[in-house]
Amino acid sequence: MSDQKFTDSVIEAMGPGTNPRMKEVLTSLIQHIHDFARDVNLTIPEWQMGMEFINQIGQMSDDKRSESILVSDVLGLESLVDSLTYDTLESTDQKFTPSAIIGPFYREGSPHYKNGETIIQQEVGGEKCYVSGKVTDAYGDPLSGATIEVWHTAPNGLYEQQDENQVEYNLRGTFTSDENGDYSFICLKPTAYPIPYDGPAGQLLQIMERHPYRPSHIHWMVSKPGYRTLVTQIYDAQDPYTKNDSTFCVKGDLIVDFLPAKESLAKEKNVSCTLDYNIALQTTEDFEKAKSKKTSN
Ligand code: MBD
Ligand code: FE
Repeated sequence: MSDQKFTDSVIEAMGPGTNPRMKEVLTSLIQHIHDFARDVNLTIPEWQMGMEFINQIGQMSDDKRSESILVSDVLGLESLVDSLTYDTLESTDQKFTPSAIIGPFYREGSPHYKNGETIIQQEVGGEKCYVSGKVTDAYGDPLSGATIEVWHTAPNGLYEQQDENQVEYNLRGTFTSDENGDYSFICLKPTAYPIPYDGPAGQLLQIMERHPYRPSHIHWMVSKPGYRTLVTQIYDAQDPYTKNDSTFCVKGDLIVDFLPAKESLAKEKNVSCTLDYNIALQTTEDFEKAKSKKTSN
């Protein structure tokens, strides 16, 4: 009962009414999971360990923490799926901002602010930074009315929902690009931090003799009707962990230079650093076209 015939019988147990995509996915999953067990000659205690590990992932998770995403991230799975989805063949005339994984700490419904306002609702230390730029389409034309959501951790490495000392939605905000496509806000210069390693994801890292650090980053979600919603992150060029991210999602094009703010800006905005960052969105139509070209190749 350990050969391919057995695997086939499990796959063939699926009924004719199984949704075609589900059938495709589950057929491959059963095949790979059986091949995996055969490949490593999985023992009963090891299988039990694995089941207990999955149970712990669930027990560790609630509406403020998704341990499954964390485990997926340290195994490189979310990053792989992101690349499979969005690393479409760039056509020569289009230039859009690359995506990066959303991670476990996005929250909907962050406060709407006016351009230039701060997402720092509460002093938590760190360096204040003025971030500004333009949202454009993939041909460089400004896009007004784009919704820009950003979120990052406090210098203690905790997102607001993980930290009982931070107020709701601290260091998260939603902005709208103006009639020229311009946006601006004040946040903190992000700091490198360890992903939560007090659960299964941490255990995995330890087993594999790996560190839990992510390079300092700011998360973005930029959307506008007619355009493919961009989920991405930017990374501080000065941070050594950009070359060694525990979740494998740094791409060259997303590494940015936070610069010391010029005196006038520093005084006017009460910031010490500044970042100029432009974002380019791809239309949904161009994305669908690129995708179908990719799958037909
Ligand atoms: C994070 O803050 C994060 O951004 C990702 C991708 C994974 C774990 C923690
Ligand atoms: Fe993050």
